[in-house]
Amino acid sequence: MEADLQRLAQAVIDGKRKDAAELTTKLLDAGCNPKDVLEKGLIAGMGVVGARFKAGEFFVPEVLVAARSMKAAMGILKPKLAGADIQPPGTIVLGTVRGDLHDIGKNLVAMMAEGAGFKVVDLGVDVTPEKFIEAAKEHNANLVGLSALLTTTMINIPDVIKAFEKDGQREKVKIIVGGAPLTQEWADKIGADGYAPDAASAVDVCKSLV
Ligand code: B1M
Repeated sequence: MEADLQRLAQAVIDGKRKDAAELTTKLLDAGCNPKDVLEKGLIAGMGVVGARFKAGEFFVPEVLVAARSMKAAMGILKPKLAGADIQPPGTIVLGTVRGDLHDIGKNLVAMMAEGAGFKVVDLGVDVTPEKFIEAAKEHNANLVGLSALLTTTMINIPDVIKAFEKDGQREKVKIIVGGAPLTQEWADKIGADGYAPDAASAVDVCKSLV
């Protein structure tokens, strides 16, 4: 079984969707604990993908095919996980802020976070502060992720933080920000709890905040 779990992790790393799905079915049919399939197979595989992406050894296409393989396997695993009482490390409400339609980087953050076991509520693009607050309340999120790719929309990020403060929700969530024009210094200045320059680091920051 250990060998098949390693094969599953490798199938995710290699982006082999069919292999990942077949190995997941095989492991579950053989009585493997769904938690092990998740942690030792899928999360382990995506962990390697994240590390390689961060190191510049993997690029966006490799991450996308890996995430697709993980999702194919997750489709099979999810019904079994429901009965396994597995608590995600956190719930992150994620979106690209108002006025901004760029979503490739944000989608990578979503995939990496899912790969690390987080529950991800992806609100898409052009998301208003009100929508972030509504979703955070509805899903009882402990993390909020804000992405912006334009210098003209990054300035909408502080509005979201202020809206959480005004609504009395700021203490309930950690806010992490990212996107090409952002810097750690700016994130500190606007009172964000975390900043990440890339999707893999975003997951590290999320883990450190929960
Ligand atoms: Co636009 N665009 N774009 N664009 N676009 C940029 C961003 C730009 C730099 C191009 C340029 O001029 N050189 C420029 C911004 C200039 C600026 O503000 N300084 C620009 C512009 C001006 C525009 C329009 C205004 C163009 C126009 O219409 N005149 C327009 C705006 C539309 C709008 O949003 N309202 C526009 C439109 C578009 C398309 C729709 C055509 C398309 C987006 C498609 C899509 O996303 N579905 C597009 C694209 C593709 C780009 C470029 C070419 C690529 C962006 C991208 O996806 N990068 C971009 C130029 C470039 O970067 N070379 C450009 C790949 C992605 C993996 O990286 O998004 O940085 P990135 O995400 C990284 C990190 O930033 C980080 O992790 C990710 C992965 O490692 N990250 C986070 C991102 N979000 C995070 C959140 C986190 C943590 C980390 O925590 C929550």
